[in-house]
Amino acid sequence: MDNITTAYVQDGPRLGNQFRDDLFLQSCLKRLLGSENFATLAPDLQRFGWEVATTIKHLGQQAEAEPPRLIQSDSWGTSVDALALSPAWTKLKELAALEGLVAIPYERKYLEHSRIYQIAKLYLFGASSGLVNCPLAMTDGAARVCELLCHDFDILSVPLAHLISRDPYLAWTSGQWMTERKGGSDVSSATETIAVPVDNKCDWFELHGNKWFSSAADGEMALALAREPNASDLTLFYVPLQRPCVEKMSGTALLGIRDIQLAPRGIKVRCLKDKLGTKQLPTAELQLEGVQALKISRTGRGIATISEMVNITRIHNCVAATSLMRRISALAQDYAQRRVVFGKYLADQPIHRNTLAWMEIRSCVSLILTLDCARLLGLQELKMASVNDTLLLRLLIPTAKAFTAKEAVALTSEGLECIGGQGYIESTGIPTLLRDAQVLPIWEGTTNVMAVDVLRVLRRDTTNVMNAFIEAVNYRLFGVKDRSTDMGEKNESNVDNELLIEEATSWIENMMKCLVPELQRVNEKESAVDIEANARQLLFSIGKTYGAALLIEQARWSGVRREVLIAYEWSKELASERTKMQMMRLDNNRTDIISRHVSAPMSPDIRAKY
Ligand code: UCC
Repeated sequence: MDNITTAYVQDGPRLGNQFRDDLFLQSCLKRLLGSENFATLAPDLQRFGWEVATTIKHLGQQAEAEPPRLIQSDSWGTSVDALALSPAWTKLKELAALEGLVAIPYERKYLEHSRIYQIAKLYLFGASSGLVNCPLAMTDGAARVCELLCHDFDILSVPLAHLISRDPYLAWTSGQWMTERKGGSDVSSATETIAVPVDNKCDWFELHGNKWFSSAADGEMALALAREPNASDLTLFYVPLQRPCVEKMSGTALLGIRDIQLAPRGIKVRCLKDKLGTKQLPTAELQLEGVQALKISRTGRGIATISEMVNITRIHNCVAATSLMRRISALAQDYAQRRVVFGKYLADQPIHRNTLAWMEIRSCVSLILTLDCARLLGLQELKMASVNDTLLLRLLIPTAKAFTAKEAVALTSEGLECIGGQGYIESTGIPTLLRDAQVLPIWEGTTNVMAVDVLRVLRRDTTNVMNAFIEAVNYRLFGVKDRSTDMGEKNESNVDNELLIEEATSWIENMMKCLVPELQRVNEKESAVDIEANARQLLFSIGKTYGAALLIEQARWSGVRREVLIAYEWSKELASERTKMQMMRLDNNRTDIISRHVSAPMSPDIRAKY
């Protein structure tokens, strides 16, 4: 027998039921949903937790293996401009509709808890979804905009019904067309698309321009920003995307293997983007050549109106990040039980256990921040949010978006390392997780854009936003009763838990002593440059501190030892965070010199060109 057949074969990591195995998720949901809702919803989550580890995961892998293609002409040379999509992609979209992944929060069956239920399902779905979670994010955001505006524009109740439909044949997905050739951050000055009125008496326009990144170009509609004639600011448009009949493609050999979609009228698909990851997604550059669009915001109020959508897609970004973190942690933890090196299982090696714990803590803090955004959004949608809840949500969305996205990249990288060389091998399906994580800090606004947004929120209403934040932290630290005390369950371990929680609480209080003055000074004119330079540090400090407070709340509520330790270890990190905050301020003058290291500075003429 040759060496290959007799050689040692390593058992690969296996995925169990993603709900049943996720004790932290279950515990958080019990607290957030209440025991009655939890008991009602747990069977659905349990079933779905298994689907995502089996059927859905395989469809996601198939979608990755069969990336979309652009067919610019048919077999006889006629220009067709069609997207060829993997049947797995189409199937995943159908499953998403059937599972109600967009519908749940709009059905409001569980009132303000509906958002939490939806986000929990999306968290299970994300890492297996073949990136169908990306169009779902935009669909959810578009549904919210339609819901808010359909009183003013009756016509929007039609797309709304499609976007939130559970019927796969009626369900639509939506695009979000903001980014153009000049970039996706400074949307207002980068938007060159113009809107030409069809008839001066109505709100229908024709759009002409180029949308550089349409993340998933196979949607049935889009919300797009464009400039009306003579307007200085942007307006928001609803773009229905009727597609010509697909039969035109029947002459090609491709039918039956892939689903074919012809480009909508008035749009040319210039190319599909060749990306580092998210290869399953039909991300396209679109040339708008008179596509019909309905004006749905006041002239010049496009950015403010689309912000409703963006805030929801940013929460989806958090869910996608958290889902990838959970997945890589689950794989690494399972693998540690199967892999023996230096005579011991990885799981029995202190240094490896430390790494696994580091990953677990980060997954948990990211999840709890994401669930808190869902809690607040659910309150807001049911008009149950207090003024402070609303201010807190506005502050938390960019914070959690940036924080979870960065953590996802770090964690997926660490997780690949935990699986060694095999983690780098494509056929294991593991490298996809790292590739797909890398878009998260970019998509829906980079980390620095999120940091500037946090400053925007704080500067606009400093005292009230700051008070909302302080109130929320204090409530998490002191507002929740210890259930074990209530139940008369005091024992040695509870006493030890209390000591750990007390210590963790004191670290958070110390951090707040440093953070609050930083929040107070955001409007200091003389330090404006310094404050902007440090906005990113401010964002991370806000996120880490609030995350710690949420972990304490959860641990105190559940009394579960593991959760107490997670809260304790995370809060301990705030000691170094505090030092970082102080050091960043001192270092700021020097970063200017360090960052301008190019040998030949650009001449003003050349600079002006860019
Ligand atoms: O480019 C991209 C694609 C990357 C690669 C994709 C690959 C595909 C794979 C996908 C896989 C999943 S993504 C980048 C997309 N771009 C963004 O997300 C935008 C990022 N930029 C921002 O968020 C900026 O902060 C802007 C655009 C909002 C800043 O614009 P302005 O013109 O400076 O905006 P203003 O003047 O500050 O805000 C205009 C109004 C204000 O309200 P009023 O006028 O009442 O004071 C703001 O308060 O909008 C309000 N506003 C908001 N309101 C702005 N942001 C928000 C918000 N988040 N929530 C509520």
